[in-house]
Amino acid sequence: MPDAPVLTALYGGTDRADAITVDGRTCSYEELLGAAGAVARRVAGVKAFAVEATASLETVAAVVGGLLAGVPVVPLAPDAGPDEREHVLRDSGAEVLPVDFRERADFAAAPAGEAALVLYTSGTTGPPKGVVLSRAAIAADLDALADAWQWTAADTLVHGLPLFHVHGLVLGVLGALRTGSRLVHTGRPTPQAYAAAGGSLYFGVPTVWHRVVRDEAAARALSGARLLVSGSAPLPAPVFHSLRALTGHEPVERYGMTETLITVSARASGERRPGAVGSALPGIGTRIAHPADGIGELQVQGSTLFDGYLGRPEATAASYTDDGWFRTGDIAAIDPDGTHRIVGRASTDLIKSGGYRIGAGEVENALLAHPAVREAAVVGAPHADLGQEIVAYVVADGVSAAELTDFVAARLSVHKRPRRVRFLSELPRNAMGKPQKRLLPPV
Ligand code: MCA
Ligand code: AMP
Repeated sequence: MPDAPVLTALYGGTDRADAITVDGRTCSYEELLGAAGAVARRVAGVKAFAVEATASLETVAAVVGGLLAGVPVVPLAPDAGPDEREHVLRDSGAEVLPVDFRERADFAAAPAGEAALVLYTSGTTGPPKGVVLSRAAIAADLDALADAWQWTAADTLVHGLPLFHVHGLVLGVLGALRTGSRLVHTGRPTPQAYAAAGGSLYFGVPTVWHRVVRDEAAARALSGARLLVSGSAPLPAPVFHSLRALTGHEPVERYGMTETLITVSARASGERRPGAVGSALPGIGTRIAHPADGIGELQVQGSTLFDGYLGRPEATAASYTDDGWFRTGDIAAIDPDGTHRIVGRASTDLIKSGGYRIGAGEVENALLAHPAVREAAVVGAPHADLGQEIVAYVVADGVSAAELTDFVAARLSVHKRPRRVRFLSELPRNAMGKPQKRLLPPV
């Protein structure tokens, strides 16, 4: 098994012709291994390689090829603006290599490096950092989730999430190739596509589930599934209740981060409570630091954690406590029975919109690059569908909201664009002259 210990089911697993479907195209494991072998031959020996992570069989072959060759894969968001793309390529030193799914080759096992993926993710300030994920962490997480969700080769996994983040790529692709479940990636995560796919196991971010329950026919079509899983952001209780009413299923919620993979989850065999994300997975330790009334920062430890931020030892060190626990930055409570509830984030500068993590600082810097913008403050405002929407407060003359949104869109990914722009004559500041986001006027 060349890439041990990650894609166990891919070798000697199913010989079904439709093992994997992505956006309407289908292949068998044999075809995938052939295409991935061709990728592996091309990338062997490279430091890291970047792939345009569209929702396609090419992306799946690229990631499997990287694992075969022992070369870390850096997925690029296909809609990333030039600044973002250039940053990722420069920071990672990855080469962009095209993938042709029609090419096939055998590939003999390469001595595998430990790093499997480098995923770029936003912090509160500055450009995104590369999160280095090892094979061992990925394998440990997928096994813990398979156990928690009773996820097996008998499942058909359905989702339509982006293939450049943990949710869609690690759980949604590598999870299928490790458990041997059939995979149907719907291209986009629309309610209609989920309904038509006839799966047993469904993954979605809360925005997807919110859209599903608004499409009653689509929601009812999911009643034949075995398990609906929600994660990447808080699932609103009304969406939980509507899913139960329309599909007959209570969704399983799970919690994680790019840096830690999924660490906490409700169980297929256990209770599912709205507003709660279940208990720690096997091999994971969790604790609440400095709790007040039981609430404080959630800190985690265990075998699924990242190897560090690429090339940033100080940032890596700062993300851990002195006694070796990873600081999630999420504010949580752990009930006496071990059930975790995520109640907020320590910093308002990390925004979750549609399940995407967006650093306020990155959007502010993009806005400040516009010559007409003197000051900018970006926040996440509550939004029924997206969880939060990006709102930009700017001090600027002679520029329209639409121009500023387009300006950001030309630099960063679509989902990092402000949905609303408010013009102020000045930003609220404290006596020290520091901008105070909590004093900004309501949107
Ligand atoms: C978006 N649009 C805009 C703007 N933003 N137009 C003008 N101004 C803007 N500011 C456009 C979009 O391009 C789209 O156009 C249309 O408006 C609708 O956008 P939207 O409402 O955002 O819907 P969407 O594009 O369908 O996206 C919703 C989504 C998406 C599909 C739920 O947010 C998504 O895929 N989220 C998943 C994120 C994810 O996987 N996160 C996991 C991170 P057009 O229709 O023309 O394209 S990993 C993680 O969190 C951990 C480890 C974990 O726990 O899982
Ligand atoms: P990312 O690195 O994109 O995976 O984002 C990680 C963040 O998503 C976490 O720090 C949480 O703030 C949030 N998150 C993930 N899953 C959940 C969940 N089930 N409930 C609430 N927040 C979540």
